[in-house]
Amino acid sequence: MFDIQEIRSQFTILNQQVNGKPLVYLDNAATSQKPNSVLEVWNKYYTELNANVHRGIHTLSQLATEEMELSRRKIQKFINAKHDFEVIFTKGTTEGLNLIAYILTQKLKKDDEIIISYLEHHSNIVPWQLLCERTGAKLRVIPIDENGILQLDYLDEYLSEKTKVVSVNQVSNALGIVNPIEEIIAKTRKNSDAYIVIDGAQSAPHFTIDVQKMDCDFFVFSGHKMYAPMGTGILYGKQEILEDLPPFHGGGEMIATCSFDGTTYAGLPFKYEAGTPNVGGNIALGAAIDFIEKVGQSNIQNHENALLEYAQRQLLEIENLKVYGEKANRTGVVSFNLEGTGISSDVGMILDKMGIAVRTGHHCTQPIMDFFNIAGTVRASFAIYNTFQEIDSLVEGVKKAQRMLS
Ligand code: 7TS
Repeated sequence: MFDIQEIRSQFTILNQQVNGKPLVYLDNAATSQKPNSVLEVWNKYYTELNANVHRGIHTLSQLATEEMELSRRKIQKFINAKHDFEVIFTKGTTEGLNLIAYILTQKLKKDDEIIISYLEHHSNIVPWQLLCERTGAKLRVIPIDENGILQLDYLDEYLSEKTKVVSVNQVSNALGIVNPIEEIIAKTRKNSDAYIVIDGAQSAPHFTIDVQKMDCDFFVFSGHKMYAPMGTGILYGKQEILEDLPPFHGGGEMIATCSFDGTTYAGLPFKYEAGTPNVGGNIALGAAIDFIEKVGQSNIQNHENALLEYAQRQLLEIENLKVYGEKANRTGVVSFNLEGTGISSDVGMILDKMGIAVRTGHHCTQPIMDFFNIAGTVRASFAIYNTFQEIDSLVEGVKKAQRMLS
């Protein structure tokens, strides 16, 4: 077991009043708060180590490089990648997905197909639409049922030799539904040669990730949703695939030789890390992984699941409150609306006055909102430092909003 108060004491930001009330931070799917250990590592980098990496003979540059490469190895272990050079630093999931869609351009031709799902964040929709525009490929979308469950019969129907990419998230950010990616990957491998891309933005903060066992080709996530600074993220790609594909950005660090007659590219991971990286952030991402491992991934998962169940049970007791998505097999997120009381942002504003931070609106998943024929939802999302008392405050706040708005 872990001591929740001890954990909270590591997050100075949580110990404050917002609008005269103790802050209740329930917007963790947008970004998590950062523990002091992460901030200290970040601060130490800028106060003691700051230098550019991989290019200096001088001591600070070497130390900064060592720290960043140590962080890369921590991340390799965290997702169980076979090699550390399969771990590419990015600025987040959005960059990772755009990078993949860009470098696959030459592999697709007119009438090839890309399969995604209805549950995707816009950043796992738009890069593929852009790829379709560049190549003439077509997008096929796995539909959902009224509980937000993917209709995998359609995947069976869609998969063919035309399928070049299957890209789905492991956990939906709008509904919190955990998707059956093992089944999706198995079906895809059996029926096509498609590249398999997993958006792990909402799973990496909550689950143990094993990219080898999963057998995906790419796995992307954001550091800032898992206790690390903003501007950090990871693209994992299988060695042989990354070696086969062209670079994304051209620039410093990604070349082996450069002349006006032509350029040859550096090996992995540098081929995909042009320019000066976010060294301090990348090192701090390693510290965030240390934090997660110290608390224990099973403690995190158990606590967040208990919070979710508690929140869901209480919210469902409120009359005319609709929770979206199936109730089982969900993680970290409860998405709901007060029916007949206007728009979700009204509820969000009332909660904010009570110091409670939730996200409202479409959560960058407009197709899901269109499916349910709504403009948005109120979304509460949890992290390791949230408490049952905070859920009580949320429930009280929602009841108050209902009284005020009806
Ligand atoms: N994919 C999923 C599943 C996400 O939840 C998000 C961010 C992204 C991709 C993009 O990540 P980024 O770090 O590059 O922005 N989701 C959210 C959210 O639910 N609320 O704010 C951002």
